[in-house]
Order: sequence, then structure tokens, then C-alpha cells
Amino acid sequence: MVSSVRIRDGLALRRPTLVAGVLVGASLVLAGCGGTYGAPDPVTEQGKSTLTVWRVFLFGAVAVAALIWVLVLWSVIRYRRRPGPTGNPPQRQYNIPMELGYTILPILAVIGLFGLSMWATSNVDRTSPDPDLTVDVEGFQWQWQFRYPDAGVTVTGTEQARPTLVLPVGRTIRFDLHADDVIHSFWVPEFLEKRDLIPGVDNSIDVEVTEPGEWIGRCAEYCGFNHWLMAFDVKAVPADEFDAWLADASGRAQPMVAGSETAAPAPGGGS
Ligand SMILES: [Cu+2]
Repeated sequence: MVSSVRIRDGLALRRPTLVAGVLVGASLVLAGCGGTYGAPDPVTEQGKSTLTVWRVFLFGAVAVAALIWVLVLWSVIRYRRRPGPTGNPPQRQYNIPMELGYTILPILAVIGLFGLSMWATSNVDRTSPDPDLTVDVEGFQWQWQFRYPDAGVTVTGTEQARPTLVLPVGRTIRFDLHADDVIHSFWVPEFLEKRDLIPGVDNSIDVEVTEPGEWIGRCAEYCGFNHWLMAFDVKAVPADEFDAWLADASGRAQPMVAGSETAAPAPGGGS
């Protein structure tokens, strides 16, 4: 009678461990697979790190939730009340291996997720000492101004014409972010990154766009009545096309002209 109880207890401890192993393994495999699982497809090198964090956290959460449901259901069925004096589960005061397990495993999970977050943050925050291109981004109530200081080109949005931020593919782009009135936030969803523009604070981010394309950026910080107007177009083009556009825009540069259509038409966008 005693040995059969031990065998049952042994099984009782091994099954959840097996289930946990399968779930964690499956989640890691899925996290490494393609698919963005609700996140935008990243179009920058930095965004890939953010996507990795999203995948691992998402599948980690799914695995933990699934494990808990499996354990709850399994306990309910396996240890349901049965008739007779020996039908109830064994009562114990403690179970050292199990208590160590459910203390140490969450701590390891938190350490792992913390390490992953630190890795991604350092990738996203890293700035180059010598970026290929610098763009001064100014948010104001309620539009954006993009300056390419080396070329003397300025693109300013208006209520009628939102500006186009033209970028080269495959180069390190430094965005220096400024605001003089209130806090705004520079956000292109496909970059999987956003950064606040805070009066009196110099914020900078580096981005390397990996593919040509057109996206819409927004202000992600409620900044007043016409906050909703603060959209801008982003157009990423091959580096040589960008150079040609910048030279052309520089040739016709004026100190400040409202609307990207007149100041510096985007490549391929007509003039
Ligand atoms: Cu804003």
C-alpha cells in the first residue's frame, strides 16, 4: 500500500514538470519563429530587438497561463474527493522540492526577462558617435518640423499639408528631438519605438531603416486640442535616391516653407 502511494506521488511530481517543460520549450520555439503576433513588422534594426522582447514576453505569458490551467484542471480531476476513508489526497505540512521549485523558477524567469529587456533597451538606445545623417525633429502645437542641418533643408508641416520625413535605407540616422511648448512624442509604429520630445531636454535616438517603404508617423503624447493633426509621412528610399533628393531640396532650399509639397517634395512625389 505504501509503495503504491509513493509511485503515485512520483507520478504526481513528474507530470507537471513534464508539462511545464513542453510548454516552455514550445513557447521558446514559437517565439523564435516568424510572425509578429499583433506587432507591426519592424522596418528598422532597432525594431527587431523590440519585436524579440514582444515575442518572448507574449509566449512566456501564454506558457505560464497554460501551465497554471493545466495544473488547476489536473489537480481538480486527479485529487477530486472520492468516497471512503482512503479516497482523499495525502495531507502534508510541507513539500520542500516543490516549494523550492515554485520559488526558484519564477525568480529565474524574472531574471531572464529582465536580462532580455536590458539587452533590447541597450540596442534601441545605443547611439553612434558618427551617424551618417542627422535630422533635427521639432514637435510643436500642432505639427512637425524636420531639419536636415548639413544640407540646409527644412520641411515643416501645416494643418493643410502634413510633412514628409524622407530617410535613406541602410544608413545610421540620428534624430535629435526638441520641443519648446509642451511634451510631444515621436512615433512611427513600424519602428517599434517612440521617444518623447520634452521642453528643456535633449533626446536623441538612432535608427537604421532596413527597407524602402512609406509609413505614417504620429505624435503619441496628448499635447492639446489639435493633437490629432500631428501626423507625418515617412518615406524611406535607397541611399542614392535619398542623396539626389537632398541635393535637389538643398538647391531650392528656403529658410522655412510651410508644407513638404512646396519646400522639399518627397522623391517620386512630383514637385
Ligand atoms: Cu504632439
